[in-house]
Order: sequence, then C-alpha cells, then structure tokens
Amino acid sequence: MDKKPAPDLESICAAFDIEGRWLSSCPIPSGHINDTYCSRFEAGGAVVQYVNQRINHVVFREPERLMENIERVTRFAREKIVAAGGDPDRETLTIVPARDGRSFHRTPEGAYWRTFLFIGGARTYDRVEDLRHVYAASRAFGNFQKMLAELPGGRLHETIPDFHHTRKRFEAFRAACERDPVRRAAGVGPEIDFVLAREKDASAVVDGLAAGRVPERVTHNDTKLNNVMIDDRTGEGVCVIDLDTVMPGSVLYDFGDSVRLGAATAAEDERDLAKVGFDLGLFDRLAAGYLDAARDFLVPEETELLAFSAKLLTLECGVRFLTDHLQGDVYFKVRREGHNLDRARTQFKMVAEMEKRMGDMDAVIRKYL
Ligand code: GN1
Ligand code: MG
Repeated sequence: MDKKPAPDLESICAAFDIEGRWLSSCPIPSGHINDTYCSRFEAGGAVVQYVNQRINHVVFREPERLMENIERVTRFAREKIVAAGGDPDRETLTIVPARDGRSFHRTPEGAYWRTFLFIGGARTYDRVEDLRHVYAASRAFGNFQKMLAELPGGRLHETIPDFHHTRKRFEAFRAACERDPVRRAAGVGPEIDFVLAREKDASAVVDGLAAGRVPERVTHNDTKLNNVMIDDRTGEGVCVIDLDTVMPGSVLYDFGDSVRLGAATAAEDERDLAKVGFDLGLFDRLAAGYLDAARDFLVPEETELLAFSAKLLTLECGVRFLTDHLQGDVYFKVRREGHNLDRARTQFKMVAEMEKRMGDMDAVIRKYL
C-alpha cells in the first residue's frame, strides 16, 4: 500500500562520503515512518555496508533540526564510549556525512536522506525470542537515559512537539471520531468506547511534568524492543538506534513504551487476539533490566508511576493507531486494509490485561527498586 516509487539508491549513496564501488541496495522493511535501506559497497577488497534512510518529513517537519539532535547525541555517545574503552562504531550510530559535509542530503525533489554505518554482528528483534534480550534491551534504554543526563549544550529540539502528550492524543482522537472523514467510526464502536472509558488516565504523566513533580529528562521516546541492536554472539544490547525522537521527555514515556512490545506475547499487528497478551514474566525482565541501569537516578515520583506508565503508553499508542485508522491511514505505513485497526486492537487487549495485573506489576517494580 506504500505507493512511492523505488528510489535510486546508487545515486543517493553517491551524495554521501562513501568510499568504494556501489554493489547493491535492498529495503529493510522495519519501522512505520521512515524508509530504510541497506547498501553494500566494495572497498579495498572488502564488502562494507551502510544504512540509508529517507526521513519522513511530513512526520518530522524539521529534518535539519532533527539531524542536529542526532549529531549532538551521537557525538557525545561516541566520546563516552571511547573513554570507556568500547567500540564507538558499534555502540552508537555513526553518521556518514554527505559530500557537502552536512549530516543529510536533500535531493532536488526535496527528499531528505541520511546514511549510517551498518552495525555488523548484531540484529534487532520484532518479537521476543529470548528472555535475555528483553533484559538486555531494557537495560540498554536505561543506560541510554543515564548517559544523556549529562548531554552538554542545552535542551534538544522537540522533533515532534507534544509527541507523548497523552491528553492531546486523546483530543486528536475525539476530533477524528467527530469528523470521521472516511466514515470508519461506525465500524469501531467498541474500540472508541474502550478509549473514552479511559480518558481520565490520560493526564497523569503530563500533569506531573507540567507541575514539576515528574522531572523532564532527555529520553528516547520510541523504546520498542527492536530499537536496540542485540549482539549475535553475546545476546547483550549493543546499540540503541532510531534516535529521531530523542528529545526532552519523561523516563515514564520510555519505560512505558518498552512494555508494549517487550511484554507482548504476539506481534503488534497480530489479528488473532487470542494470541495477544501481556506476559508478567517478560515484564519482570523489562523491569529488572531497566532498573539495573536507572535505579540510582530515578526519583519516587517516577518509580511510583512505572507500572502505570506501561498501561498508559500502550493505551496512547493504541489511541494513535485508532486515530490513524479513523483518518484514513495517513500517518503510519500500512500493508493491508485495517492494519491500523488491528494494531489498535492488540494494544487495547494488552491494556485490558495490564489493568487486571496492575497490582502484580507494581510488586515487580518494588522488587527491583
Ligand atoms: C513508529 O517508525 P517506528 O516503528 O520507529 C512511531 C512510534 C510508535 C511505533 C509503533 C515517530 O515508530 O511512536 O510507537 O511506530 N514513531 C513515530 O510501532 O511516530
Ligand atoms: Mg521510531
């Protein structure tokens, strides 16, 4: 359903400071927003791989500022990794500059492209395959927050304003229900009711932030399990990727959002809801990994809301999927009819299960504090 013509990756690559001879490029079909490709080059007798991404500039309205954030974050991460004796080419993203020295390339048609070094010997997982990966990914996100607490140079740009402002997400949802531009509201009555019955939850974190009870920090804001590369050999989290939404936020956004996928028994778009559920054992691994990294810097106003944030962020994501379904699938990429609705339903099923297990979830958090 993605009707964009295939881009000419060879000429895109030519705009970047890449050595050697282009061999091939192929799509990496992951992510709902940007378009991602892997390109292979031959240089000095070896094959070197790169990741090329076309930034969706409808979603990210200021790609230059977004790339400024990523430059700052990766430069700082690199310094930290080098100081700790790590491998900066694997443990953080490395921007391959364009030939004009900028961190991105703008085509004559107005598309924005960027290139990163490919990280070898590691991969991402769209679904949980190994409990250890869940712990490792969650700890990697905690360590990422910890590192960014020291980021010099002032506040990062907000690449998407109000990205996790759950109350505004509810307002947008209500507006979509009322406008009902593609006449889908009548077909999703139970889902709409599910959301509206939970509107009172929407303000918990945003009000805490506004009142200063919940501290603003630099957070990742898109902490899906598949945004941490897992080392093929050790099973450890190697590198946190997808830095587009690294910006001021709350740790509750990150921990909460990681649960949607990290504690799910099925894929985000599973149609058979009988397979979809919230797994407390997986939640335990997420909490252990996250708190092993973050326990020392969190304040009680944050730790008290960690379990709740899992439900809140899952609900928020479901609301976003359902809003997009009502608007005619204009935001998230879809590959089939009703894809966003399927995604919304899995999120709501998770929310319903978490509501029943909230006491157990709180107990897990307390165990690791
Ligand atoms: C989008 O494109 P991807 O998969 O990294 C979205 C996230 C959602 C996620 C749902 C900028 O992330 O917020 O949680 O889909 N990113 C943006 O899977 O909206
Ligand atoms: Mg993302």
